[in-house]
Amino acid sequence: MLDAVVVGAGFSGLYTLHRLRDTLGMSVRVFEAGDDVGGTWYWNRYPGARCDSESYFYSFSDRFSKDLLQEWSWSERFAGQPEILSYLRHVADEWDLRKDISFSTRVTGAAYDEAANTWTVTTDGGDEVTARFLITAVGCLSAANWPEFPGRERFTGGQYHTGLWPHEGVDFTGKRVAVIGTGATAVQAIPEIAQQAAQVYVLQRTPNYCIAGGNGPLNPEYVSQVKSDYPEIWRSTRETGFGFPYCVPELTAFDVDDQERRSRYESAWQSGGFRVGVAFDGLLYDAEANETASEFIREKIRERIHDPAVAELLTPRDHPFFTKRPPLENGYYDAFNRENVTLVDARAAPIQEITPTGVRTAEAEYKVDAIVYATGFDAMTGTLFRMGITGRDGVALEEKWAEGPRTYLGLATHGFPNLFTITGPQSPSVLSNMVVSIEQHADWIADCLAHLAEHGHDRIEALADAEDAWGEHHYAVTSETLLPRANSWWVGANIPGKPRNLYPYVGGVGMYKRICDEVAAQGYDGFRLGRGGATASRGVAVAKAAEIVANPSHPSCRLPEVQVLA
Ligand code: N01
Repeated sequence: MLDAVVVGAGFSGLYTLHRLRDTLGMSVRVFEAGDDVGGTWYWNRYPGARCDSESYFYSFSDRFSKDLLQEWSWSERFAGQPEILSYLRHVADEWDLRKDISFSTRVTGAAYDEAANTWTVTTDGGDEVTARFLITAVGCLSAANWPEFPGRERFTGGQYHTGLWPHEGVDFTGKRVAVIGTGATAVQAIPEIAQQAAQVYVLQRTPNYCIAGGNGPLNPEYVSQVKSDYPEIWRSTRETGFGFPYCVPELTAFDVDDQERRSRYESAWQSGGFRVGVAFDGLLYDAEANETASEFIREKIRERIHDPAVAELLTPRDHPFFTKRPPLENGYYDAFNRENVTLVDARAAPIQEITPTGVRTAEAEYKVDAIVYATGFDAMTGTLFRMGITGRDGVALEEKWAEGPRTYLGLATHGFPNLFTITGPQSPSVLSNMVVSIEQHADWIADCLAHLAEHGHDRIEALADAEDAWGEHHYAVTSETLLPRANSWWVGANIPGKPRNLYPYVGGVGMYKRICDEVAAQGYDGFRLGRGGATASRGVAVAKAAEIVANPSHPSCRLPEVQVLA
């Protein structure tokens, strides 16, 4: 029997394998559906795919290897998919991780056996292994969402989902292409596709607040400055709200006059990336303050688009800024000034069917040779449900979470002993720099497993009361924000019938880490360790969570001024 099965070999699976195998000496098997490491970066190979978090802190930190931080140099401010994949391959090779990974192997079932206190994991390759612990490292965005448009199977051209892009690439030269969706993925892909294709129809249902990315090759002096500042940079990523080393001022948008406000937005905008989202404190909480940021971005859109009617259609008005994930754009708005790009309003005239030769909306048929589905994912729970996880008494995870996720800290769920979900629902996950959250979770789990071993326990289970308390806390923190106001995938609105909840935790990375650390410091408060009788506990630490969140700290942060080469 293995000590642990880990599912997934992206950032989180690789880091977890390293922590459990190399620092705890556990026997671990990783199952990975792809034929190589990479996770998200293995599957999402669409044109223009790159990371919207800056490369120098979207990578393993000093918790993983200080040497790697000095040795590896990223070529661009926001790394492209091929470079991130090379990085993960390099890590897998250098740390000899592949020998414990079964590639091209999808987990099809994982059942907890109460009497034996084991997990039995089955795969599509016919494997059946048992392990004491099961750790899901499946990412948050891997179950592709194909909207059920009638007639999809009749289309005679190529159909591609961005999250399942052909490895050999797709040549759109001279082709007419429909792109469905205008989320972060489409915003990256459209400028690239427009350069190749004869004609691109972009079918937009909801416009987004796209932020200037400011990507480019990095100045070597900046790179060496970052490398020498790394200890400070990592400290601040772990303490800030979103896991980025960006300072949030204590000033709110109404603490300054109009001119000063505008100049602060402008300066954050020119710095690029998500900084404009933290130009002032409280933008996610105060609708009026948020509107100042929303309007600032609307103006930016109007400035970029030549045709005022197209500009208006691209202007978001139905949700506050940052209540849907804002895409970073590098040439997205310019694409709509091209002759070969047509914006189609799929809100006014929804897509009705896919015909053999194109896409028909309520208004017209767009005849195309290829359709790109940039339609996102059944996020956070989709992949977990697909794995066939059953806990005590054969209860399926999707049954337990039928009304929405019920977890303790987003890490564990009552009735599923010895199961941990890395960046699971109700943890900061997609509301953060993912690698920072992945490391925090994997470190916490590794420390927890070490604690169990030290105290002679082979079992840990979240208590129902603690889970309820975390759910209440999660809901309370969510309700303070503007996030429930948008129909985003963050609240499950993109999947028909999916329970509407805020899936990620919005209390912030720094505060969430303090709560998790408090739970551990209190002897894994809110969990039952070993097989003893259950002790009712709502979790002292969860009670403290409200206190922690009510008293936010303003961590200092330092990131050298980014210098991109022209
Ligand atoms: O998916 P999305 P995505 N008819 O769900 C539209 C991460 N990411 O793949 O908004 C017509 O955001 C849908 O319309 P609407 C990032 O976290 C990270 O773009 O629902 N349209 C929307 O426009 C991101 O948020 C990076 O009205 C339909 C689009 O499809 C997440 O991935 C890079 C439709 C889906 O947008 C998902 O982004 C890229 C229908 N029936 C992405 N159904 C990095 O930086 C859906 N749509 C790492």
